[in-house]
Amino acid sequence: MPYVQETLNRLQKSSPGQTEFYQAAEEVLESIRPLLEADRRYLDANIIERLVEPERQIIFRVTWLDDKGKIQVNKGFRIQFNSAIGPYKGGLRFHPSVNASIIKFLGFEQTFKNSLTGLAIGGGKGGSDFNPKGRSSAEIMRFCQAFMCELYRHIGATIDVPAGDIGVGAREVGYMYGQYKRLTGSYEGVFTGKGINWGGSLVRTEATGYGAVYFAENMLNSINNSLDGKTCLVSGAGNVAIYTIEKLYQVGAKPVTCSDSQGTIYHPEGIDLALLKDLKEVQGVSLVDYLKTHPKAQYIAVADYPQDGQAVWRFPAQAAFPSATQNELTEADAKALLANGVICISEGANMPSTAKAIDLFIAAKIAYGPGKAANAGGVATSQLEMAQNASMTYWDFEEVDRRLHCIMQGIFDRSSETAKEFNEPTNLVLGSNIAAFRKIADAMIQQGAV
Ligand code: NDP
Ligand code: 2IT
Repeated sequence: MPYVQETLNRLQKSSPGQTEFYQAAEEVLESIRPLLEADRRYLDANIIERLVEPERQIIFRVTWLDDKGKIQVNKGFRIQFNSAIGPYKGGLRFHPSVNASIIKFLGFEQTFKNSLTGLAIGGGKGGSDFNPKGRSSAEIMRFCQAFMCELYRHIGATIDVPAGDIGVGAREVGYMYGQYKRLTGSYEGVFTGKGINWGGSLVRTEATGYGAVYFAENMLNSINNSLDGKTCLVSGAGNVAIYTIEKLYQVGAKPVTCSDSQGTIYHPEGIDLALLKDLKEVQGVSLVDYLKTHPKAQYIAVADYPQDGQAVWRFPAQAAFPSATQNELTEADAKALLANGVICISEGANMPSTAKAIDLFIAAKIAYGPGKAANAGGVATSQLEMAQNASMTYWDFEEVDRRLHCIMQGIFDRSSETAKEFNEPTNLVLGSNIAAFRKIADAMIQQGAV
């Protein structure tokens, strides 16, 4: 079946230079091969060609004034990828590396991730190449307001519901929501990740990290194992990493690393979570400051690490939680992890492992949870926020956490049962991709040529 190469060739011609997007598309297209061979309906309905083309791509100029009164210009994006099973849903990323390829890969992944949750949410993603680092709070507010001046006309509680991602947390969501409300006069659940006292849901802050740990527990429990007593490697030091570390302690594991764009901390006694929260959530400083409190911990600066890959993956451990960014775990890192005894990987970030690294994990038959399954707890809890907003109710922490738990179990069961159905019982890449694809593709067939 030549459809994979044909599709990639077509994408390279129509959307040149989008390497991250081709990477995400190729993984899915390869995984669903056994389903397409068994069931001709999907190729007959031209689902593949339709699925890799976003329904709508909005690219806009964001013009704002910095603190010196100088006019700054950034690029804004919202890619509404697929609405077959529900309104577009997905975060916004503010990072200087953002471009059309990155937003498109994230929107494509989101479409499958959202399907896998079992909830009625389509896929979208957006963001900007705006760099929040070094910007004052007033500049961030002006940027968010300028960004929303264009985005507001494309979103709505049953149309497209953005949320956070890298560089977008509660503060940015607040500024964007405030501007949306000013422009439209409407108080609706158009964003998730909102503040708790103005429509946000309990557990949303913790959800992605907690969910990634629940997913790891599901994988390990299925082979009569657990995280209890395990040493764990975590990358990143943002929202996902922090709440992964918090939950790891709660289940009896010991997280010994975290990292940011400047370097890695290795603390064999276990990462000091209260300090990490203070450094990153309160002060917003580099991880190197961790050493001021724990001079015996090890800090490896990115600049001092000449090898291929990252220092964070080179320490002995049994489980790993990549929670920073795409392609942060290379083939060389994967070899080091396997050689050092890792038996479980649960991806908090989106597409953190390169294709070659994934091949090694699959071949080793370890418990490998791909991002679109393992990190779906964030968006799933966003959907719980939408449900609470729509019904004008609030659930307590235990209620939302209980639902998150059930949703993660459901994602694992769907992925694992589908993997078994296609005779690759340990391959959750295949299982999650086919399970997610089937739901979207069936909906597209039923809805006709739209
Ligand atoms: P944050 O902005 O809170 O934190 C990102 C962390 O990753 C920071 O420590 C940052 O370092 C580091 N990082 C980001 N980009 C790079 C880079 N290019 N190189 C090295 N380090 C980098 O983001 P989140 O924690 O929300 O997101 C982390 C990952 O999880 C992303 O892949 C995101 O798409 C994914 N995700 C997030 C969800 C959510 O609910 N927030 C849901 C599902 C997935 P520094 O501080 O130095 O910039
Ligand atoms: O990648 C993701 O799933 C997110 N950044 C969260 C999306 C959401 O809508 O909560």
